[in-house]
Amino acid sequence: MLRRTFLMLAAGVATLGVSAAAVSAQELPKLKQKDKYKVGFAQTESNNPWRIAQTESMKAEAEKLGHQLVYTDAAGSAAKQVADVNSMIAQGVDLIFLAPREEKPLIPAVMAAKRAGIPVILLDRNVDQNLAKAGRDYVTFIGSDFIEQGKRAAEALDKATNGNAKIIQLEGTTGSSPANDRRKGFEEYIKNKPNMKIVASQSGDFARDKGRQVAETLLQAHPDATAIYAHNDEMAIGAISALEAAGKKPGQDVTIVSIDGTRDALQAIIDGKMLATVESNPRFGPKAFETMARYAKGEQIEPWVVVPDRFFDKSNAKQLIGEAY
Ligand code: GZL
Repeated sequence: MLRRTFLMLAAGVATLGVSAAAVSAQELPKLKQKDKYKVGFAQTESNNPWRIAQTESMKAEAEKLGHQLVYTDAAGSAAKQVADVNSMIAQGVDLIFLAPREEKPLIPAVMAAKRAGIPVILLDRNVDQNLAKAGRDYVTFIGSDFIEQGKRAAEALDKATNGNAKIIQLEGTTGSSPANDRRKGFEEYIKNKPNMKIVASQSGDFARDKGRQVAETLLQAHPDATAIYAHNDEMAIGAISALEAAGKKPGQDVTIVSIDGTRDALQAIIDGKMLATVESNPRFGPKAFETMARYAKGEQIEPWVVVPDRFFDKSNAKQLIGEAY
């Protein structure tokens, strides 16, 4: 019995192996030009203002252009997001917009869409470049430069502290491209700064309450910390609550830098509790559908459509909070 099971598994893996190679050799699916499309948007979760703003932007643009949007929410599960993409394939959508929750687990979904002849455009987060490539397996990645965001956050902290900081890092979702690259950019910048040290680093999963809990624990373990670098504003706001609960003054005892540009973060900057936040623009709708139209026309799409990001600090937070999400 065991031998038979093993042989069946081996055959299965072999088939998978062959199909993976065959898939990567296949042509990238095209997109016929037509007035109205049925497109899928596979969202990772709706657990924070950034995600909600991204979804609203996609739905508004689809409605404005008259396209049918098949929307799914993976509620924070990469496995469910794969299933969501497979259901879109079964529904025969024309194209799939995918914000892969993590870099590796969504590869099978990208390859399944390609096998089914459905082009995929990655939004906001990327997949592991060793396993799938723009122009071969998916059309393109539309998103911010997360490494640059990490560098800009580190530079702001450097300037504000004169290069002296004992830093607690609150990381985003483990395995996600923003978490990987925001860490990479920040650490690259501080490696030449002898008095800027990360004393602790842990994931708060881009969530406010998890960020608060992790900040609480790390602040207790590192009472000498003088700065917090959060991979997103939700965790930064959570850290502010943790500091205040510990009787510390955010913005005075501990300097906080973050990324996203949410309304709550700009308010914290205005209130003097946060130093700065690097924008990670969530309003993908216009750029996403513009790129789809370019692809349908037969244009060669660049492998990375870069989303430009601003920088918010006390010099502009009050003036810009009105348009924040
Ligand atoms: C960034 C995006 C991140 C945001 C978080 O493009 O993937 O996910 O920075 C969100 O707020 O959860």
